[in-house]
Amino acid sequence: ATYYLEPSRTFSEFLLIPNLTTKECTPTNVSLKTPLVKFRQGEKPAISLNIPFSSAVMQAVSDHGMAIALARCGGISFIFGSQSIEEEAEMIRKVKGYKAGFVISRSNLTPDHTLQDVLNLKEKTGHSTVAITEDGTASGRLLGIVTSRDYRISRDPLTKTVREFMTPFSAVIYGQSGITLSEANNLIWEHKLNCLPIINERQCLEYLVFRKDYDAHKENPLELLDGNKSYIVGAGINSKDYTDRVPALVEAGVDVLVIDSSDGYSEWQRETIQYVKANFDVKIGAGNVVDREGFLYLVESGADFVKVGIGGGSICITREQKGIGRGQASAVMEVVEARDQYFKETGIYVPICSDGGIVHDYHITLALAMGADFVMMGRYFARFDESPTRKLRVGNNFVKEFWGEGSNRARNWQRYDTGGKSSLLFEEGVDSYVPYAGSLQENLDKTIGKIKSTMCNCGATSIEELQRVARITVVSSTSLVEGGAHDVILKESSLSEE
Ligand code: MZP
Repeated sequence: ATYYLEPSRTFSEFLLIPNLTTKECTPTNVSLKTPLVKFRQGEKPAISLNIPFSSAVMQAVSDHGMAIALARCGGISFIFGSQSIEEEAEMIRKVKGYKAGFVISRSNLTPDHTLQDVLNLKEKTGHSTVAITEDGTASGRLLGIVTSRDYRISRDPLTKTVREFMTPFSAVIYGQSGITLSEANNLIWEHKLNCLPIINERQCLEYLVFRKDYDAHKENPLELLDGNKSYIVGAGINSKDYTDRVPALVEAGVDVLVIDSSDGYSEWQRETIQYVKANFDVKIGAGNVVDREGFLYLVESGADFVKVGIGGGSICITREQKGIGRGQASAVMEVVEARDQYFKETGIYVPICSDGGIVHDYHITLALAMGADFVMMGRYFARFDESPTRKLRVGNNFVKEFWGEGSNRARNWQRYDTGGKSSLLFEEGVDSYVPYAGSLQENLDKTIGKIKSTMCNCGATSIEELQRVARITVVSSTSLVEGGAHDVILKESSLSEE
């Protein structure tokens, strides 16, 4: 046997040491843009993310609803593959068929535009959501919303406003309601509305505030409406039925695939990657691996990104059941080293996804600082309204259901198969609850705020810079105690806030 005598470590065993924070290094100047797929030095990746977040390939996490919500925030979901090919393809179609709205400011439009113009544009482009704010930005006060589709809403004060202003065109004007666009977006999302153009009392177009791409198109907002953009979406596949599954997913419009396996260092994965590369023009990630050898094997097989992590998932009992795995931080560090070496030798940069084991928000910053390009999370996303599972009341708390792909509930035997069998022989995951945490956007905003703030502490305004300048220290178990509130008697309020 070969021995690795250094203990393998988890994120909780590390802390970041601040660098000089320059005046330019402010959270608003921080970009979290990150590559999703491999690219040559000097070129741009074919797909990148605006935030380094992906949601796990799990039944309890990533369906079309989560995919739309996360893509809207700049990340990506990988729709779970442990369902029939038809069902998975249908979820992809739902995401790709969902057209986001855009932002256009009042000053770019003339009062002569009528509601019918808006409806015609909407019809032509298939776009769905339009709203109006005072200054034409997403954070501005909302002046109006119009929908071309009949819809029924029955709750809360917002809803009342919507009803009051319903017009014969099923149009809505918010007038003086004073709500923000993000509240409106929540409303649109909650009620699964399709289109909200905005008009004034004379049925003329007053503002159009679409959600995305305002800055890129403010010079010519109407041009924005010739585009046919859709949200990007990924999908999990396995190394068993890929000759049937991949064509159906590609046909449905999937942007990127990932081979979902608890142990990706296998000839099964190489065959799957090679089949996809030979037959389709679609990106494909592979994994999971935890070391240099596994990484190089998948990259040499053609993988567009590599997923790292075995046994660190919150619902995972693989390490207990089989005794395989590696502390997530150690796994990421070794794979990153191999990736950087590979980049030096070939000029090809292969993004790394740190998958599983993120417990605190700062773990994400650590994973990025250690060289991961994005993270994949299950538990984190399972807690939100947008995850596909039931919200239940247990005692005095609300929880959401969350189960592993290796649990008897998911029965995703393909993910754990090492050849030959077609059933789950023993469980590698548990069925559990996670505390309900509200909406994805609200939580993501907080997490992103923390990451950006920490990056400023480290003197970095991009992920690439963070990876270069980060200084990371191992912490002893006693200094971990020092990191929390200690040697004080906590007041009731701070106890309950925790
Ligand atoms: P976490 O973010 O919940 O800690 O971990 C999510 C990751 O755990 C998934 O992306 C996947 O790699 C892994 N996973 C999913 N199901 C199981 C299981 O049943 C599992 N063992 O380990």
